[in-house]
Amino acid sequence: MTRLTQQDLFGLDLELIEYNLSLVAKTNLTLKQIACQAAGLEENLFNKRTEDTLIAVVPITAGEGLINGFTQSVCSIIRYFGFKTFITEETDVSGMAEGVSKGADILFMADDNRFIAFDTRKGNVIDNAVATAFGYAAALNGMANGLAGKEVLVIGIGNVGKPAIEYFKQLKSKIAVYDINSEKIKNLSPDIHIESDLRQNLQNYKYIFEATPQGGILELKHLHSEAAIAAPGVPLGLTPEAYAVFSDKVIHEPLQIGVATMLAMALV
Ligand code: 2YG
Ligand code: MG
Repeated sequence: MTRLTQQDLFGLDLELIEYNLSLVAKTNLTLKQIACQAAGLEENLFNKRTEDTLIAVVPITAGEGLINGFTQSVCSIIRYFGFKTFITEETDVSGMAEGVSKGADILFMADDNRFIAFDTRKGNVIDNAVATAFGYAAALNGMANGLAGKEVLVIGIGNVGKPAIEYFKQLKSKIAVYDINSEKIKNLSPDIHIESDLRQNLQNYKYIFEATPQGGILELKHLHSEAAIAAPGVPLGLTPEAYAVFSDKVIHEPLQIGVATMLAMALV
């Protein structure tokens, strides 16, 4: 699980309006539309739930401890949609108890291994990795103007890449996968193509979902000239020179899509 840094999050809360416009420019979808499509939730129901849903964000000191700006960033993303949201004054178990005692319907919290939304009404847990996978896949679907029948390459079959495969199946895409560790591509469904030589064949794929913790593996000279890339992996999977050329065809940010999709999933 990649650990975000304070630098990754700097300015996020102040730039959500511009960020949303950049998403529309790339995907023809707003952050809310991406989250609702990924969660299978009607937008008007999402909007309606702002009236009856209170959300708490709980700082967690376990493990490597607090990340400066993390709970503030999560809170600002949720507030951006008009939901009443507060960061608990207490941390950890005390923070959870505080959130519940103040009537929070959903608790957002992360330790070093899991980032979850806990729905106190339904009692279920929404995982950031699954939400990030579905949200980024929905964004790529937008960039492609629909991925049905089109081929998508999923690079990195881990806790984000694997759920993304499920979402691409729902979209009826043709799926190819690559992972540096052949164990990760065992017992995938037979209709999935296993790509064995990334350097050689990357240029054949127009739609790419990069979900590895490895930075700089996608080089400019290997990319399809019209590539569209959803890159939830941190650090960024493109080399700086590839990103310079493809930046308006790349979706890559530290929290926004994952948190927005967790919220929508928790409201279904
Ligand atoms: O409450 C806090 O401030 C800390 N306990 C938060 C720790 C979060 C650690 N996890 C990560 O940094 C990422 N896995 C978060 C999700 C990244 C999504 N691409
Ligand atoms: Mg209530």
